Amino acid sequence: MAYTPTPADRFSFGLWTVGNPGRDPFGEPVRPVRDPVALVELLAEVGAWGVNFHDNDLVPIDATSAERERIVRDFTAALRATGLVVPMATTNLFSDPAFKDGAFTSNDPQVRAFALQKTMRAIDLGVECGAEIYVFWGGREGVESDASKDPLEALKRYREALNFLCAYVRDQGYPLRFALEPKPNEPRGDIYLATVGHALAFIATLDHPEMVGVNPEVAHETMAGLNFLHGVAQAWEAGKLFHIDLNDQVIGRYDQDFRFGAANLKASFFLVKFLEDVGYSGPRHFDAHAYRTEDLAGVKAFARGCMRTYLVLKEKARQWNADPEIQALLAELSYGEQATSGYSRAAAEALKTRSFDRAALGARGLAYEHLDQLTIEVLLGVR
Ligand code: GCO
Ligand code: MN
Ligand code: MN
Repeated sequence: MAYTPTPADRFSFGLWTVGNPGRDPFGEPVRPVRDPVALVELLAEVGAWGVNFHDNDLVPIDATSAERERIVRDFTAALRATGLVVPMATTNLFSDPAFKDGAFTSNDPQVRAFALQKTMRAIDLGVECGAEIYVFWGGREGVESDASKDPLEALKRYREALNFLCAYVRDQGYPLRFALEPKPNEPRGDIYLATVGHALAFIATLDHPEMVGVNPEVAHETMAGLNFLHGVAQAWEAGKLFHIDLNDQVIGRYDQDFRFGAANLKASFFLVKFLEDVGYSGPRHFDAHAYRTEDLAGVKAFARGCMRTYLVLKEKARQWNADPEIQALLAELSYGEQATSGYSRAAAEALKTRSFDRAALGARGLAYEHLDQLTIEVLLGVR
């Protein structure tokens, strides 16, 4: 059937996404908490391929080792029964009050050491369940006031932690790569490594930069008022697009985590088109949740909607790429042609004396209005 997800689409959800009970800063949960096995079954029912988790989505922070074993046994049995895989795992370094001033960047060395211990254990758990990507979202790694933390010291601590954990993974021989997930704010007033660009520059300063990439999220760059696609493209070009968090967000609002495509259809379209055109083969992870108004049926509608919208947009991208009028407009832009054939002294001398018809260059209409309208019409289904 058209727009039906298959494992080849590599659609994944976090336990915390379809398991989100609808708590917000103003209100109590509106949906019952479901255990990981029930959530795996729900994801299998709606057609997802993968399930991701924070350590404590699966194993409560105060579980005994016997409880841990039983939970992991039941969870992996559910994976086998449904065929779902665990592509990614991560650590909850933000819920417990111990992390109120950050984990790796906390001013307290005991908190930093505890964060490393918790992450090593969570890495063991993730690898045990089959994860090959490990996400670091620095939710509490920030400040409300710069009086409280030195930003240089914070970066140094962040680097020390990631270097330690890269060394741990290598020492264990785990087939695991790290993906840093930037976010500008929420829950902290300001979070370090605020954007994809910040993260990419930071990765280059690590001991094992080849092990570390990024996990950009639609909502996070959008909250900052940035063009998400541009960040993704830069990560892709750097060979650092290890994972991606898909959802939606209206600029300037609270952290909304809407269903993919729910807010900015055109931006979602160009994102899907990019991922498909370049052949991104990593997980397409939906880090979003159902509106607080929803019951279980609404949660399923939410999850199905994320995947269906992705697949519809993928079809629209194919249509856009094959549209003769759109392609003719692009051809007129001389897209593929080079400005120069590279530097040589002779080429530089020749270029310095070449004459340009500046007025004609400025006078030429580029037909972007028409191109964009054609895009809109593809999206509206009238072409
Ligand atoms: C957020 C983040 C998180 C992370 C998750 C995995 O805004 O809360 O997107 O959902 O993605 O912690 O690391
Ligand atoms: Mn987010
Ligand atoms: Mn995320």
